Amino acid sequence: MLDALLSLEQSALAELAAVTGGDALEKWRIAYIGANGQLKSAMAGLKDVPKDLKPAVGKRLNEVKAALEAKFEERKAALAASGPSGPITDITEPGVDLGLGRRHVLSRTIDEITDVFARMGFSVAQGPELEDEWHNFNALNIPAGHPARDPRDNFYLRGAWAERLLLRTQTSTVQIRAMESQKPPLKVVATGRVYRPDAHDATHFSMFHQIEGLFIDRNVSMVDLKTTLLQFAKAYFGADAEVRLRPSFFPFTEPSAEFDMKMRIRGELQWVELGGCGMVDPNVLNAVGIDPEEWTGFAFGLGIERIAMRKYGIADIRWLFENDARFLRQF
Ligand code: FA5
Repeated sequence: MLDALLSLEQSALAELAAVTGGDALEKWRIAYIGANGQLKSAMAGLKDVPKDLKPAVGKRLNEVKAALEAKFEERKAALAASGPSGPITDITEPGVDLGLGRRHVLSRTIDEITDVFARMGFSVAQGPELEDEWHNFNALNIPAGHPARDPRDNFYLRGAWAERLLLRTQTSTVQIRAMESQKPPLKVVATGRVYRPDAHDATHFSMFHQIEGLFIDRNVSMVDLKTTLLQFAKAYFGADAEVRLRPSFFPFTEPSAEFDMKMRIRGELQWVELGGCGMVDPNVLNAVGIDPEEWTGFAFGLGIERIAMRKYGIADIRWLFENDARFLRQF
């Protein structure tokens, strides 16, 4: 028994000396000094030792137990001091780049073009996206029964309101709100979202942004309108920008025109429609209590996505709304 205890002690100490990590140390503890370890079984064997040898064997058992426990604590302390047992973090390594956020290219375009008009003396006006029929239609000379009110061309809200509400289809609603709240002369631009049930393709989306401009004063003419749009085009797209007004029709302007800009598309100079414009119709001025005999004015409404696409060479409007960081990161 005494020999067996000696070899148990020797092999336990030899194994303990070879332990290099926390897991192996725990395995060693369970194997030798744990509740079901070899030392425990040796102690259980004490009952079979002849009576006269029991004191010596018992003493030896206690010595081995104390020695193994002491060596175990020593080894544990040595391993703890030699470094962490978990994954090692090298704090001198460069960190993981989380990527800096940036403004969306449309927000940037809105700021840039608003800034150009601000330099021409326009102040900024705002209006709600959820509108009533007065601001989206009646006051803009679009009477009841007009085809522009067709539910297939507008997002009406269901509900029991005295007046039907809809998501505005154009920022021209803000012209009306500006003229209702301010006396002429006035010179404002308004940017914001508009909504139309248009099918999505490379140049159309069902939610897009417009910038509306309105200038009301004495003796305002088409020349002022064309000059303003030309100045905007040159300031934003470069001194060689060319603009063209094409006769058109809008119920709230007379005469009305489409505003085109000449741009280089895939190497070729082409005319591209950016928006509509015209002289504010006297019926619109009457609707907001401005005397058309005394005041005249012009208005324009341009598609901001189309401007951003031209400015930044974006071929498909849908990319602006897909939130693909690889696309957005370019601007
Ligand atoms: C209007 O919305 C008029 N309110 C513009 C106006 C204002 C005329 C003031 C006179 C006076 P129009 O429907 O053509 O006009 O739209 C203007 C511009 O919005 C278009 O030229 C185009 O650039 C943009 N646009 C129109 N529909 C979409 C669409 N589905 N997706 C993206 N851009 C669009």
